[in-house]
Amino acid sequence: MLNPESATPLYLQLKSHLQTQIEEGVYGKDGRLPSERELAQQYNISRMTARQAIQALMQDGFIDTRVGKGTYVREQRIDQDLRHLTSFTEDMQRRGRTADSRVIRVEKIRADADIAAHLKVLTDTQVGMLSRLRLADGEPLAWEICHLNLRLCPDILDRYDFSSESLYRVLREVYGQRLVSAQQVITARMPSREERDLLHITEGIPVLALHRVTHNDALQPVEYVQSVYRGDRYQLQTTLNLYAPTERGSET
Ligand code: 16G
Repeated sequence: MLNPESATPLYLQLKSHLQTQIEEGVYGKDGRLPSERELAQQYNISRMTARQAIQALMQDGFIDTRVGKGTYVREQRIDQDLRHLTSFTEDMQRRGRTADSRVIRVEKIRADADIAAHLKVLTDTQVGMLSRLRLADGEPLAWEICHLNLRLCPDILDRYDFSSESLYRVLREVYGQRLVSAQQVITARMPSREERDLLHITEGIPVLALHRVTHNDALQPVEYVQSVYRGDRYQLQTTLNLYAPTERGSET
């Protein structure tokens, strides 16, 4: 399996082989990797080479060592694809995980200037406010505070229980809102005490703060969401295409 004739050093060959196994789930969640000695025997290499491969995997965040216990696969982050407009429920279902929510607050409020500007309504207009902790298989992953334009979905908050219901499903299927695009801004920051407690994260772990305005097919803003995602459990992913300016130099 490892090729001593290759220009790629043996330890890097072993590292990429182990990495593939981790990604394929061979060692399971929190699974234990073979020890240096076991790897050396199994792949017929020196213990030094096995150690280098383990160190390289550690540097890339794939594994952790536990003192006196060996090397373990670190829980992999959730890859959030930035190109598609999806809901938390859909994202989790696609990953085979069960989504649910804890509703922290649900009420009608008067839009302040910031909310009004994002929802394109007048200041003081009544809007819906839904604050939810989002969980996957019982693990808290995000806290979302959503503001809804109630002209487009009147009574939505009175009629549905969003601890078990998907907001996007109700908006689409009950209120006929075709959610076609969203504008999202992402920043990294340290969480507040309250955010740390809700998300079960320890001090020193950053969060990803996402602000999203989602539009319907008439380009009306339906929701304005301020959410906080766990920085230790999420990574954002997108595809970049070659930047090809037109002859006049404007963006394509
Ligand atoms: C996602 C959305 C949020 C939306 C929610 C609906 C962000 C960054 N994205 O989490 O805007 O309100 O899904 O989820 O917060 P649901 O349909 O599962 O209730």
